[in-house]
Amino acid sequence: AERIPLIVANWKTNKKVAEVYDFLQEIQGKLPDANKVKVGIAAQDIYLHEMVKQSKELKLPVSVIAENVHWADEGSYTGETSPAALADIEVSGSIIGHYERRKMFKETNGSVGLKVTASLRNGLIPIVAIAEDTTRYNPDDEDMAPLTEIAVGLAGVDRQRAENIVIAYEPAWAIGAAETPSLEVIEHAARVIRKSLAILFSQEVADKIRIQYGGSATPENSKDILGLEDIDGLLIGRASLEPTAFLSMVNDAI
Ligand code: 3PY
Repeated sequence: AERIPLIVANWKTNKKVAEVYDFLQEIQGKLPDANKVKVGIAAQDIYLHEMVKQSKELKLPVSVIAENVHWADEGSYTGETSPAALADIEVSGSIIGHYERRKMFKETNGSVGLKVTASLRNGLIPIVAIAEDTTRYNPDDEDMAPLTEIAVGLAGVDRQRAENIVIAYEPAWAIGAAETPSLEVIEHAARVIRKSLAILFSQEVADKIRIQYGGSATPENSKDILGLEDIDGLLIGRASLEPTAFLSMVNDAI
């Protein structure tokens, strides 16, 4: 299956509005052909509408992404952002279940599942982060059961739409860390994840789902990680804040 790599910046709770515009202007005309690599930028909700407009104006082949999304299209949920509202302003997708949200904001596999379903229903791409916090895989066990985060988090998802899901393998212990997992660990985890997806949906669907690596990816390690067979992109934290570093990692995906 041909999976076009997807490189996504995760700006988290960083940047002021002027810095957002500077960044978009900085990358104008420097992104590769969108048929070779897809590029997304995830930012705080307050910037998303302007980012969509600015990307159009600058003709940037960039998908604007939310960092979280609610599961209800509308209603009384003070402080939450609706997937229908994101779709309405032409946001392309949302990160769901990043480890920081699981740890600090009590996000569970249950809420992740609801948010994935709501995203797909609204035509948003869910980028589901697997933190490997509760389910450490055993590298010696090739027949291991599906990872709980996938088995529970994606259990209720409509098989027809499942190929649009993106999985970010982002082990809790590698986030904002000095060390990244070895290439062997990343490749093995990605294979286990794809196998879990095949059990849950089908091999055909699993072969279409993109698996990103996340967790302290940098311009120094991106090329090697992107060279792995089952890795189809990156979810980039700190290194994505700086346009030169981000562009270099985008180009490593070609
Ligand atoms: C990191 O790069 O550490 C991240 O958390 C990306 O999502």
